Amino acid sequence: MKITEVRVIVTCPTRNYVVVKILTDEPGLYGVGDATLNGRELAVATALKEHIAPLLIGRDPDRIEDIWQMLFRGPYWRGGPVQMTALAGIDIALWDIKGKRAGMPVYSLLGGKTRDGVLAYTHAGGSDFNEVEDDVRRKIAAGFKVVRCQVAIPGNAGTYGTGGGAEAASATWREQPGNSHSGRSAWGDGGPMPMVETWEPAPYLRTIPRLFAHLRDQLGDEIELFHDVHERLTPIQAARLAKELEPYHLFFLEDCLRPEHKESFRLIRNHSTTPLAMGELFHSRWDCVPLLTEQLIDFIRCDLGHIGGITEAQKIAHIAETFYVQTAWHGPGDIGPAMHAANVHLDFATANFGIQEMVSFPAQVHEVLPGAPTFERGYLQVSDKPGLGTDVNEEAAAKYPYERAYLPMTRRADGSMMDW
Ligand code: KDG
Ligand code: MG
Repeated sequence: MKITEVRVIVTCPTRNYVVVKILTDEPGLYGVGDATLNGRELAVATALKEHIAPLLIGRDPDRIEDIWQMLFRGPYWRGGPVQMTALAGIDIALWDIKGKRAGMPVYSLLGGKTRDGVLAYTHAGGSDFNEVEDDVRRKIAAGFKVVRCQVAIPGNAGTYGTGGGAEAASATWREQPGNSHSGRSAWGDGGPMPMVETWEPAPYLRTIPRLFAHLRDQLGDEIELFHDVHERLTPIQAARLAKELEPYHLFFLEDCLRPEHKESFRLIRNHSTTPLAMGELFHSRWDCVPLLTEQLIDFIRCDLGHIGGITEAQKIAHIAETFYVQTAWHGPGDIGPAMHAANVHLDFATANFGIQEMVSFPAQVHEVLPGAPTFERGYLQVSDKPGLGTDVNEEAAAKYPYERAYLPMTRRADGSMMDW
């Protein structure tokens, strides 16, 4: 069997997705992967079309590990978000082909089910504590047992992630002439540029423990709650937050340090028993290793789409298992249904699985990219069709051409640049 074509489809059914379709010389046998890198979609699409696809034509799609090694180690300039996302898109499509060819769902090929359902979490958000509480109540009513909670911070304009699950699934910060946030175009970020948020650590650090005090007071102890810091704190700020959140027993505190500061997790550990999760900005197994071997985190949450796909994530899961760290793979709205399906297939086959982030896709995404995992009573399921169970409707994809879109950027109150 040989690869005959690598088709790269960029489509925007409410937000941009990069889809990889690998065709073979076996009639009707193809695989579908996702290679979406939010805000840098065309860089990945170009890498795939111009540099990677020509290398794959004529190769045996069964040889996933060898193709992975060739794309990672072969070009000399290894790694980074663009190349690892491209590699992930290829990897996922190849696993889809392998499953279809074997007549088995991918979770079977990865070792078989270790559980009956995949515990899932969603997002709740609001502009004040009561709004967050109401949103958490809605998520509980919808069946969720674990909810991520974000709240707008007084004085911090436009706190990303406070809009709950719907926002996470569908929001894009579209380029619009004159688009600016809170009059910040004076900083050169107006015009056809991303929105700009304002963020200061002091009000943030005061507000988050009060949010969880409110939520525990109103909602009790049974519902599992947690918070995503989005990599913005210094080590000592993160240690303070983790310590002050201890009484509210978070499921975990997510991504509290920048990805460069792995050794600083020791400081947080020395100050607190709040469980820690980290990893959505990692691009390699070697980013994860020090956090796992020293047990500096409790959950590893790489993005399969940015770390090289199922092949790499299963290796990371196995290293993590050795050190009693659980998986919590990234599952936002800005990766496509094929990547969400890959998450859930791997979750099923992973003994040290912890939890899976999920979103509900809008109808246009289901039309173009059918087969996303389904949610029921707190747990995710995937189809037991051969392969990953997802597909791409190319005619429907063509109805939604690419639209340039950016994530928001963040500046301090004095106008200086802050991490996203
Ligand atoms: O593109 C950025 C998103 O993937 C990120 O904001 C989502 O932090 C995120 C999460 O945990 O889902
Ligand atoms: Mg996150």
